[in-house]
Amino acid sequence: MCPPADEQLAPPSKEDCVPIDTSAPAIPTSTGQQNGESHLPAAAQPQHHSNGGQNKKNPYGPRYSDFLSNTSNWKIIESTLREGEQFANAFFTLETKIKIAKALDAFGVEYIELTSPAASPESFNDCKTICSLGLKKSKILTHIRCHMDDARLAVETGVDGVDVVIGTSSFLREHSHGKDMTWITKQAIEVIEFVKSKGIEIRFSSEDSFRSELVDLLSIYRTVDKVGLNRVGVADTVGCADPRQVYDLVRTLRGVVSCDIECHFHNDTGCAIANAYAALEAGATHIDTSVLGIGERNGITPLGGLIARMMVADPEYVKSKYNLHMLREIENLVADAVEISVPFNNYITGFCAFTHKAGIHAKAILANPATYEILNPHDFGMSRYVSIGHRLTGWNAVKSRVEQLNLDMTDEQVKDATAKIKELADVKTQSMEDVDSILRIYHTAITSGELQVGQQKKLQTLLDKHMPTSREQSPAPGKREPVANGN
Ligand code: HCA
Ligand code: CU
Repeated sequence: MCPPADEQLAPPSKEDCVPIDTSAPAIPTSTGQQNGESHLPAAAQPQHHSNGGQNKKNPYGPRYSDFLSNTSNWKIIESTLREGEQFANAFFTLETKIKIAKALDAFGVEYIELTSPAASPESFNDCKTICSLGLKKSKILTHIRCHMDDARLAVETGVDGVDVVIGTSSFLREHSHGKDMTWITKQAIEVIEFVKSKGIEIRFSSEDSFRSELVDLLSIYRTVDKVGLNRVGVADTVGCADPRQVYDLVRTLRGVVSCDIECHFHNDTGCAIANAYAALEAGATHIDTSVLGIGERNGITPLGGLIARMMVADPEYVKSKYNLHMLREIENLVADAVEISVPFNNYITGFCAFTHKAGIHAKAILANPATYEILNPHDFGMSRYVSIGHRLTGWNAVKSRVEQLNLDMTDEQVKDATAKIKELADVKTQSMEDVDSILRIYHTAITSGELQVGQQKKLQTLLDKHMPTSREQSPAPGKREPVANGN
């Protein structure tokens, strides 16, 4: 297996993956710039960056028809310290909250949202302390019910803004607070006016927006927009919305209010990132995230997943705003704090997010990373790996390792050695160390004249002698012959 994300930057000798230092961005950029140096030979340099000096449009970016789109103009409201505190495993001490807040600030999120000071005395205290840290970039928000008592407590903490929420769906009106839309509207206006009078930001959001009556939603949003506020919020509290519904609602809302539009998506059906993207395409301005997506039930739009998605839409914009190399550190910090592992298939930082295995993929990646990557691992301080000690390997991937080991071998010889690696890997995946030993033994024997290309039996004898473990891994009698070089 390849190393877990934590160890991905370790030297490759113990691993079964080759780190491939092809630093070129995976996405053609608008400037045609290439970050970092490539150690690949010129012929293998990525081909997609030059277009005769003219700017080239990002083919994955928004289309001209997307006139409402804010995919190049949006902000993050990072809610690990509010929504994330609602995650089943979460218990954040003040010390942990401070570490997370400082890391998010250094990453560059525009807002950090904290649990309501009305939740508990410690929550009040933590909110005050985090407000007094003097973070450089992130504004501090707290999240409260639409209630004057909560609002009074919130403004006492020194926050830069208050996010107010109240349930507007019939489910929540009947089974949660039991109030009608007239009461909600009156209450909302009172709270908004009060927070505004303190000179700080105010957002009003309707919980369970997608199961609320459209007419109720639009009417209350229009009213609060007229009263004047920074943002209205749309929340898919139960994770029922799909991207088309999100697009429709946000586009309609965009035509009704003049303030900013914040969106909050739960991930019960796996749409949280796609919904966030659809919301931005429809004119939303702010997206709620949490690190690793932690939150109530299975959580909300993950910070790293949103970044991955938005990098594809506009890499230069995302790179200009956020310190992307910190993503892994922040995820590890939060994963430790809530005692979970970073998922193997996590966006960007999952241990196999940039590992290429099949021979056909490896060959193309070595020639041009954009063939099988739309994100460049180097943008995130990550490495690209080609896994080679397995039966799907190909001679191009093996050749890249031969070059890294500085062994002088012809293509014919590399193909010959690859055939042996495939034969052994048909029985058991070979570690990186095993692959290196095979290549070194092969190289020495070929150079000294002891071995000729095609002498597979002789090669096995040499491996038995110099690499005692190889015999145990040899195919049992009667096993099929390895296929010729797979790509
Ligand atoms: C909840 C509330 C909330 C609020 C979202 C918002 C939701 O925890 O139930 O303020 O926009 O999902 O509705 O997180
Ligand atoms: Cu939520």
